[in-house]
Amino acid sequence: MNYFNCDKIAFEGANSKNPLSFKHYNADELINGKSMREHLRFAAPYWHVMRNVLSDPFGGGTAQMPWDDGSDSVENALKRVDVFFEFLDKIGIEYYCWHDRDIAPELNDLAASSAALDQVVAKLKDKQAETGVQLLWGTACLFSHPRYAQGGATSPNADVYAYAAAQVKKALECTKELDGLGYTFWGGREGYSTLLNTDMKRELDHLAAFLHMAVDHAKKIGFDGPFYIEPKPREPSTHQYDSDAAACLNFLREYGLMEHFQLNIETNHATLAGHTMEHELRVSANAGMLGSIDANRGDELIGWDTDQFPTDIYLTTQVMLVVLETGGLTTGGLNFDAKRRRESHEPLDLMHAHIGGMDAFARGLKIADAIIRDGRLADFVKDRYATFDSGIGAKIESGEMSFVDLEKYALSNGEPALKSGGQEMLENLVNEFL
Ligand code: XLS
Ligand code: NI
Ligand code: NI
Repeated sequence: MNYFNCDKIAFEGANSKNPLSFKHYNADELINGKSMREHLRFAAPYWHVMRNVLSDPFGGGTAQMPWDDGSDSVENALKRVDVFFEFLDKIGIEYYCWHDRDIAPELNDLAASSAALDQVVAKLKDKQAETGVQLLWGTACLFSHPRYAQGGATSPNADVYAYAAAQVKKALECTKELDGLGYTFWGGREGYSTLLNTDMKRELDHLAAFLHMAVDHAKKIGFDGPFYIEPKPREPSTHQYDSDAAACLNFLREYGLMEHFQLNIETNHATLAGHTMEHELRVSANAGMLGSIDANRGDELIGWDTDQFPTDIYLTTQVMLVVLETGGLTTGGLNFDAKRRRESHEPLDLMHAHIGGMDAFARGLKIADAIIRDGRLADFVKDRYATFDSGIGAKIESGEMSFVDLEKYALSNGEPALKSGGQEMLENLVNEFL
């Protein structure tokens, strides 16, 4: 099959002028003893690559999909699988992610939808075996169908809750069938529009019970990959319960779910939450809970989840600094939860988009590795806290000090001498490597 009018995308190096080549992503090149492909673990999202027609609130889809007859037939769904694997092969991406309803149609009843899913999963399984591609994570779409307008696991309606549970049960089983490495929960409708009609406490209790049932079912079927929660503050809900990394961690702790979950952090969600990506990654990593990454970016001029491809090298450097410093991604990966602009409607634009993201991350990886090996940045930070390494600071850290002790010390010590935070100097230092 040949729906993408190009050969396999090859690494040609930084001087190549061929837009359909990698300038920096060289899969087998070793960075600090580990290949780029192992460091970066790129994944492609089925929903954006195969199903996103590129519509916006003011106009319909523009994407050319000559392989797609636009129907809800299983046959059409099976054909998309071939096209998707052609795409993966040509771009050289070895992991992918899906929602149940991306890969197979939602039909008129649950049994029919599940049967359709089984047929597509069987084909995905064959394709995985044939190519070595792996499922990074699966998830259930609990936000598109009108039944989920008021939530899935936080719906005020118990029948909807049960339907959502049935869908997640099936999606988990399909993930297991495909040897998926993880399973994600993103709660698009798990939140509210107004507290006038919402019992927040009850909804959160229901959500936690739902996740506990998912954990129990995973045990039952022998699925041992981690569950991920993907924080996002809003859109589509006005207020989502999984609003940012800190809120998710608090929720998981409160309800005894920490050991079964990690976080899947998405750049555009971080910025919608009023944080930087770096912040969200650090919060997750500090708790030992950084599992996977949805690698995209937003647009500062547009206030929604624009899901753009990450091309900003400063951003990819910051991401890779955290990833490297925490020892690298293990079950997770860098999933391009990103779509083309509505104007980029040709199939080849999918190639250009992913090439850009992969090259930007390859550069981020190389730069972050160089910054870490150079050591000056880490030394500065370490030195900034040097007063806690000995004397009074060491005693504070070891918990020996009381307010009474510290008052006595401060009274005799006089006015503290503070060193510069050095922000501009450090910004210049980072720029040395870009
Ligand atoms: C939407 C989310 C979604 C999740 C998977 O904003 O990013 O795509 O990654 O449900
Ligand atoms: Ni996402
Ligand atoms: Ni998103």
